[in-house]
Amino acid sequence: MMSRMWWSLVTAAAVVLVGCGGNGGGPSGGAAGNGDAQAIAAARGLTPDDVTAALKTYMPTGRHDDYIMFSSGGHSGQVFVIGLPSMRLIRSIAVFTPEPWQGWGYGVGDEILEAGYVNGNELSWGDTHHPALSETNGDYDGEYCFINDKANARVAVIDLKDFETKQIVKNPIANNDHGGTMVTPNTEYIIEGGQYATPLGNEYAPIDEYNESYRGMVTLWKFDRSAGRIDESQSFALELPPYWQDIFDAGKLASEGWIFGNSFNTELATGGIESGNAPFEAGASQRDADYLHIIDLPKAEAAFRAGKTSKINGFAVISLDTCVKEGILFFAPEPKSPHGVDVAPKGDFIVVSGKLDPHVTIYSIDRIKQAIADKNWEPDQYGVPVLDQDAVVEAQVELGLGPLHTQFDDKGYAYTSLFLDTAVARWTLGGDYESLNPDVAWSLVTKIPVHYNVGHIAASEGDTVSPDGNYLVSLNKWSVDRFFPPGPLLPQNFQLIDIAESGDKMQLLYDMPIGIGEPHYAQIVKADKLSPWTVYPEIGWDPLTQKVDSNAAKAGGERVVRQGRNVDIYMTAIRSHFTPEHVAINQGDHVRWHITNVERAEDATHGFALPAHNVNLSLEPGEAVTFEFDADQAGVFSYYCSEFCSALHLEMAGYLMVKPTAL
Ligand code: RUQ
Ligand code: CUA
Repeated sequence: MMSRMWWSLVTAAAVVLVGCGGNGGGPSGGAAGNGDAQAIAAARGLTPDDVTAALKTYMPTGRHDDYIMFSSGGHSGQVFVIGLPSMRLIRSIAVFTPEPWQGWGYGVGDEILEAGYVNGNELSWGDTHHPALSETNGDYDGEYCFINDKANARVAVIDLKDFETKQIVKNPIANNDHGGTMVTPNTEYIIEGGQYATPLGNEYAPIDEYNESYRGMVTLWKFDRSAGRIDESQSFALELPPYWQDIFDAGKLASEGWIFGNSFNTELATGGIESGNAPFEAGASQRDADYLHIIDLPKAEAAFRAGKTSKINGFAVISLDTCVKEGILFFAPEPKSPHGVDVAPKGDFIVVSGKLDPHVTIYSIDRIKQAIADKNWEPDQYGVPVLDQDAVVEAQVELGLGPLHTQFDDKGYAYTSLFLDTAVARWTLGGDYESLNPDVAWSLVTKIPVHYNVGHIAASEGDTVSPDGNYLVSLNKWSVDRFFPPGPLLPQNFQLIDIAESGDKMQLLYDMPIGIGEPHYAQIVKADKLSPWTVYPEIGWDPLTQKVDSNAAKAGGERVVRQGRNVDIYMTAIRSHFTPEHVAINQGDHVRWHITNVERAEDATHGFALPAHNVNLSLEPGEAVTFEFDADQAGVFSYYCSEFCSALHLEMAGYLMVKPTAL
């Protein structure tokens, strides 16, 4: 039986391989055979499953991926762009961390990075956790991507026209975050929830005043889509009890207008293991329940508009008292040390996992609304109404050990990562999803092992109102033995899983080592929803303003203009020369250097490396960049193009001559 299956699969594989290879060049020989798929598979020790996995992921040269995954880069501070199903890394987008290949922080984007400094202190890294794609009517629209920096409570905006960071905002009231970024269904707001409570506004208070002086928060950043920027003046925060807020998600459809967040450490543990206190890991895990946070966004907005806010560091904050008085904030008990909170596609259910509970708990928005209407609650110690658990919980499903995050498909299944089981569970949703699959509602269907210690999972279009249920990526924290060990620091492992078929069929397709960061979350969008530029629309384009810079250097207009000690250099770059090639200035001059790449050809990027000045630009076709410096070093500096652009790329160079003051 087994061998018959094997035969037919290999034959199928051979047919497909021959078919694809017939593109002019005929079937290609592999390392272990001459286009004979069966021989290659045998020589490489591949099972039938391996062969189908290879067939499902292999991309012949020139063929583009069907999906694009935007992954956090963890404490690399960046965002990674990965194609599915090939799992090819297409790009790393520099966000919080200077990155010379993109010129980011080396003459390009400096003012954006500087806007993210805290009290003037340079921050040259971030800890990115949860990317969010902009949405229209609850569907990814392919226009923007947002990402948070957990370490410093910042949020960045990436424009998907050029895949570059356009804005970094520093949260004025918090110094760390976690529950960001998630967006409301039309990207009206970008959510940034806090994590470790501190006195708001970076004030000081001793830890024994934790209950009175430390606070949690969630910030709602207003996104101005026409400007492509967060509008800080229309943004506001909610003061929350000093529980450690964790992840947030925006309601949609049935729950549009609501925001959900989970929390841990409702014990208000303050740690201090060195003084004989319970360490946080024990202190913050004593109670059976923490609190699901339920926020009425229209009411919060109304309070903000009515000026029912106070200012912390100039930023509008709705106080905890006002949140309670205005009916903005409610809690519901959620099982031990919850981590994920995920809203189902129709917005009707909210799935929460307790890291220390083998179940996922499913809340119903109808029940939540009813409990609020019925005032079916008891206040917590801060006066926040805690809704009756039995009244709001729709179901619980036992899945296994260490459930964390949940994603959804088009077949009525939910998928939850099981950190301790190191598996992904597929289970059935009830209610309106029941008819979509043959399995019993609210029950575990199957689990697939992953390698190892899965954190988040991401399904194709998985956070939208219409997930498409083809692929799921398991973002595994550990890879242990999966790859060649490049020293003791091992990569993470992204595993691609085929979830297209129902029932217990899920197939592990591909392992991708991530050796450039420690990603947390990712979102996967259909590639055809993205329409990036391949060259900037016009020559002299300023990516910061997304329009032509009237001051950009133009072909024929190259020159050096001196006004007193201020020198403006107008330079163009084209294969294979800079104009001018000689720039002579005096020590002590202040230099503003404008360079335009006047190319119109796709991929004709030039670099500009200036020794001893920490300058390296990436100038994409059409792009204009200006950087400034004080010419305090005398000498001769050979600038050159740092991107291998042409056969005469090495000749693409010039001299900056800085005459010493003494001469
Ligand atoms: S994290 S593994 Cu979202 Cu920051 Cu859960
Ligand atoms: Cu331009 Cu190398």
